[in-house]
Amino acid sequence: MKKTVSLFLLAAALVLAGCRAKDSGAEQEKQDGNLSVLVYITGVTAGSPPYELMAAGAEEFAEANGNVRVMIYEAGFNQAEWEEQLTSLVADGEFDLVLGTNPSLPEICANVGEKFPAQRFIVTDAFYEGNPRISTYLYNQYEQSLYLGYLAGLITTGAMPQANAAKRIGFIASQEYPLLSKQIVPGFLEGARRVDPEIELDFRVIGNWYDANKAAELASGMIDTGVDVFTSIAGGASQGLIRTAKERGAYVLSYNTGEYDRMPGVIVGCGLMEQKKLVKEILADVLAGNIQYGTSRTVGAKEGYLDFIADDPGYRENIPPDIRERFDAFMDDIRAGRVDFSVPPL
Ligand code: RBF
Repeated sequence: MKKTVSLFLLAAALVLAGCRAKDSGAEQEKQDGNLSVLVYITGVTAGSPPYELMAAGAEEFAEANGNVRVMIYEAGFNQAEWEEQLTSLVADGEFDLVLGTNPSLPEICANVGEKFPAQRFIVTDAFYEGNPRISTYLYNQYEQSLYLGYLAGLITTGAMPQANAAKRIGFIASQEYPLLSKQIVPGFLEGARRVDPEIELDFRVIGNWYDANKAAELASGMIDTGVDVFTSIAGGASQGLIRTAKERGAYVLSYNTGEYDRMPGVIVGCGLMEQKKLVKEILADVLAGNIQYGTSRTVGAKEGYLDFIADDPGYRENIPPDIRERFDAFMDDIRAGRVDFSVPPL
C-alpha cells in the first residue's frame, strides 16, 4: 500500500510541476481531450474482486487511450479516514474524475464535493441520486444472491460427497451494511428456499475485511452446526473460510469473480460481476461527455452485468449433472428475465 501512495505523490508532483498551473481545473482538461482519473479504492485492492476488477479495467482503458491517465489509490481499512484522504487527494483539482466502487462512498463524495464543486465522482456498486456531481451504478446484487443461493440450496439438499443431511447453508460477512443486510443476505436465503423452503441460513460477521483467522474460526463453528455450503462477502478474509472448507469438507460459492482455481473442488460455483466492462464503458462515456450526473443506473444479469461462470471445470467437474441441469435452467431463466422476484428497498 505504501508503495502505491508514494508513487502517487511522485506522479502528482511531476504533473503539477510539468504540465499546467494549479488553477487549470477539471473542465479545462476535458476540453483538451485529456482525462485524469483517480481510482479511489476503499480498502486494499488485493483479495477484493470489485476493487481488483475496477483497477484493472481503468488501467486497461488508460493503456488503450493515450489521453487518459489513471492513478490507483488504496485508502486502507480505516473507514474513518476515507473522507479526509479523499479531500486531500482532490484538493488541488488535479483529477477530472474520482472513480470508486463501494456502497458507502457516495456520501463521502457528496461531502468532499461540497468543498470542491467542480469535482466529479462516479461510483459503482452504489445507489445515490440527486447530487449533480455524482453518478452511480448499482449492481442488482439481490439477483446474484438469488442464483448463488439457489445453487447453495441444490447442494445442501443434494448428494454431493461433502453434503450432509442438515438443510443448512452459511454466509460469512465482513461487515453489515444496508446493501448486504437488506438485499444480499435475504436474496441468498430466498434463492435457497426456492429449492426447499425448510433450508436454514447461518449468518455470521467477522468485523473487518482482513481477518482470515476469524473467518476460519467462524466457518469451523458453522460446520459444527451442519453447514455444508458457504458463501461470503469478506474481501481478503475469505481465505480463512476457504482453508477451513478444504480442511473440514464443505463447499464454497463466490460472488463477483471466477476463482475456482483458488481451491479446486471446494470453490464449486462463481458468480461474475462485469465490473471491468462497466468501468471501461463508464470511462468511454466520460470522454464522450455522456455521463448523467445526479442519476443512478441499476445493472443486473438481464442487462449483461452479472452472470455465473458455468464454463469452468471447477463447476462442471465438481457439481453432478442432476444439479447442473437444474441450476443451468434457472440461470437461463435469470438471464432471460423470466424469474420473478422483487428487490427489497435499500
Ligand atoms: N468488499 C470487498 O471485497 N473488500 C472490501 O474491502 C470491502 N470493503 C467494504 C467497506 C464498506 C464500508 C462497505 C459498505 C462495503 C465493502 N465491501 C468490500 C463490499 C463491496 O462494496 C460489495 O458490496 C461486495 O463485494 C458485494 O459485491
